Amino acid sequence: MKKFPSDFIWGTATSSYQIEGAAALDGKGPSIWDAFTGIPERVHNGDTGEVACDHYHKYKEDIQLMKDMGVKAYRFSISWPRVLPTGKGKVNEAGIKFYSDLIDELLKADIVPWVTLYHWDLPLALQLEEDGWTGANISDHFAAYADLCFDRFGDRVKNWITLNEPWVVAILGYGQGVFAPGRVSNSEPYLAGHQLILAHAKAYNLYKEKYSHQNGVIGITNNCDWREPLTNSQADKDAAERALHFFLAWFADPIYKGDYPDTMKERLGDRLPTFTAEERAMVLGTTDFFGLNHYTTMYAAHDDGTVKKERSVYGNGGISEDQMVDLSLDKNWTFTAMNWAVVPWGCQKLLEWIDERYDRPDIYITENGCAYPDKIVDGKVNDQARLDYYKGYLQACQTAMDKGVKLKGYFAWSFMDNFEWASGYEKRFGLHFVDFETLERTPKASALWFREVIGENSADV
Ligand code: PNW
Repeated sequence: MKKFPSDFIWGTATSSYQIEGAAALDGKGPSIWDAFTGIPERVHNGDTGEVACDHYHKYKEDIQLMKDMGVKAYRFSISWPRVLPTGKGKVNEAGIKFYSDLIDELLKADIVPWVTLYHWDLPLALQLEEDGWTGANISDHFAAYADLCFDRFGDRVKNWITLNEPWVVAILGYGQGVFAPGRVSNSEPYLAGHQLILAHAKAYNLYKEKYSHQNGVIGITNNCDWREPLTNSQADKDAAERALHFFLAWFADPIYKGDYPDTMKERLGDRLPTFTAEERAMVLGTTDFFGLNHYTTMYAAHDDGTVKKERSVYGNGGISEDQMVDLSLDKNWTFTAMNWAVVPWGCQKLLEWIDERYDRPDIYITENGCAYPDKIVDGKVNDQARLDYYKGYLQACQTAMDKGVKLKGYFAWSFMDNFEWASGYEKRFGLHFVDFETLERTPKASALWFREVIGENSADV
């Protein structure tokens, strides 16, 4: 592979509910995922995050493995109900201590913490008492929680991400109901999306007003697949563009341009909330970098409503009837265990699309990776398919960078196999294999490969 700039940020990522376990330990309150996993049939095998990778107890071992890999940065999330068991009010000092110790241990290992405030484990109390992300007060509760985190950790944490993938929260949590809180609706996703944007903006502004002396950066992470026009027809080109608006511009346009894209306003009518002038001003410009999670690509074609919907809408890029877009796949592509297609050129095109639409922002890929049915044989995991995936996507990143895209860093998802939400433990995204009986960790071939790549691409090695 060609070289990356020596100041490129190499990292790996996880999230609290997916790895920590200790779901009811040391004063942690329940989250919506603790509740959701308790509902029959919602999660593959009835798996839960009760123990997960037991990172809560094994974090030192995990940081040593990260150090062995040579990563410069580690993206993890704070569990809101671990530090505020009911989402507001009384602080759980044992929860604060866990993250404080984790941060200290990372800094000792020369690994820079990148901290996500919300990676989907909403305090259950806020779901029940405030209607979760559709509630009118939720953005203020989020800002108060963010304030606590900046106050307690901001002396050492200089890289913050407010929300992980508001699209997933809104569409999978409130539209399709396949993720917590499991609600099904064709209007609630847009209400939830609106509150998520306000919550993000309030936390951003609070950080800038009250904690500027901490000299950190703060942004938001959105997820987006690439949408390639199925044919050269103008109708299909427009459909692909529209699909990207409903996927990414939904959340990025208010922040970079001050309002929702017209495509959404036209199609959704009064199901899409409107920002007041004051809110528009509050939201505009509230991100220091463009955080992107990217995994896959689909073809998009114009759908005038006559296309038969056979496919599952899971991962379909929004509520498809609203978009008038039909999504499809190329049978010749290769697919991961999630049935997500491996299409590196889609990553390049998406990076260029973001570069152009949002006026050349600094971009960090805060997640990219793949699941495969890994097996441990003689103490080794030969995950050649994952290695090929990473190689392809990193080369696509380089091509985009050669064309001027300001990609500044890359976080591989995920540091280790973990609780993959509705798919449970069966889908393995990790660079490290986890035996979920013994909780033993083993670096996969891809982790060893990353160690070489990072070594060859870092100034201080
Ligand atoms: C992301 N989709 O989730 C999350 O940030 C991670 O927690 C997760 O483990 C990872 O990607 C792999 O799934 C997504 O349907 C879940 O488009 C679903 C979708 C996208 C991202």
